[in-house]
Amino acid sequence: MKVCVVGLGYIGLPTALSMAGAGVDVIGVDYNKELLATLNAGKVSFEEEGLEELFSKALKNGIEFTDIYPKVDYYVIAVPTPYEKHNKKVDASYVVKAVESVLEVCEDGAVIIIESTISPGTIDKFIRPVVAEKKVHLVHAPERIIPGNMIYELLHNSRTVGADDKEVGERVKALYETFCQGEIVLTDIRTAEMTKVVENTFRDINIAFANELAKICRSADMDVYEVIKIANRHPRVNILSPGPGVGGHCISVDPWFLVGDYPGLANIILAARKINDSMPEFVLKRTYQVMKKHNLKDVTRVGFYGLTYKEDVDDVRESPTLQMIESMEKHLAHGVKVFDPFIKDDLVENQYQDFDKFLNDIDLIVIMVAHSHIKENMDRLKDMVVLDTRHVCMLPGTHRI
Ligand code: SAJ
Repeated sequence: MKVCVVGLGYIGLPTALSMAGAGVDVIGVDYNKELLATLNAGKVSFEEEGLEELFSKALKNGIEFTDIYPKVDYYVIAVPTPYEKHNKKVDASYVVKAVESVLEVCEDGAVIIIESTISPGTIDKFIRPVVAEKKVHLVHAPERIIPGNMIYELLHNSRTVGADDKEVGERVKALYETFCQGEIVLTDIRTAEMTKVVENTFRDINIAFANELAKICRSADMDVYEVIKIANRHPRVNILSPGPGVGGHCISVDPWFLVGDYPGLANIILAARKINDSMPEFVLKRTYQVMKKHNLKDVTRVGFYGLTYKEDVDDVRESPTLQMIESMEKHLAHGVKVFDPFIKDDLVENQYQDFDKFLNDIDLIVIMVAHSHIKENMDRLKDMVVLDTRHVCMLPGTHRI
């Protein structure tokens, strides 16, 4: 059995390595020559626990990386599916291009497995017309792994395999079973598409509930964390944590597909999106309140800690801090300082690479991301004003959202 994984990013690379690690004959394809050079030099392209070990194992088992599509039995497509900002609809062009490239080389009977997240109906609308001329099988096996714990989750999570044909579904199930110990559920393609988007929407709504409670408790001058802690003692209640907003490429994006396609029906979903999107602005308001309380007037003495969308990853896509900086610029508030131990390139103005210097130059620190780094350095904040949006700083006098 020979497999080609198309797209060697956050999802494609760990997937290709897991299959190769399990002994499957794998070729990884990507058009990014720089990325191919990195991988072919024996280096991984991003940080993720366990990725390097898996990489060595896959290399030993003969995985190859190239920009030429090979002729194989199975193609796994894991290319990006961005959404169009103006209408919030999925942009399936990368998936379509990848499928077209596969069709140029594959033989009849090949199986094309789409792992990229797509909005419900995308395969019928955009992919089927492209493959109509050829006798290939389509499958949707949406990825489900969480950045920060990808390798573990690839191995243990349950998976969904949506196929037109049960026999093909069973074969793909067997392929995934080579490395995945979780239950693999077979269904049809439309159900697989919908399920994936529903999963991320569920989480978005639950985070929005926690964020709305934070706003209510702020207005009532109450401690939302205490309320949530106590409510969660109820056996059927499990409220998530409020925060500065929802970032990443998935949870803040996928619910829009449902809003875009079912505008009159997706009401809770839309409200949740709006609440989560309002959080960076809310943190900004809290920052001004805290400044006022401590008589701090100089916005250039405020430092935002964390640029990534969540803790201990190096991914800044849709990050609340970036959203907030954008919104500050609209308010003409320039000069805030920024630091993130995971971001080695300067992405924004006044970004520091040296934590000591950063702390030296600010009076108020706003914790936007709960990296382990800040948890280990909490005592360094003893003499500062702290606004903690993640509930990780227990120093007396800490302000919260
Ligand atoms: N967040 C909160 N409060 C919480 C939990 C999260 O504010 O209680 C914030 C995070 O800080 C972050 C955002 O939400 O900004 C999303 O983070 P996350 O860790 O919940 O999820 P992602 O985006 O890293 O990964 C999600 C996962 N989906 C679900 O948990 C339903 C993952 O399983 C998917 O594979 C991934 O999306 C994807 O690619 O679709």
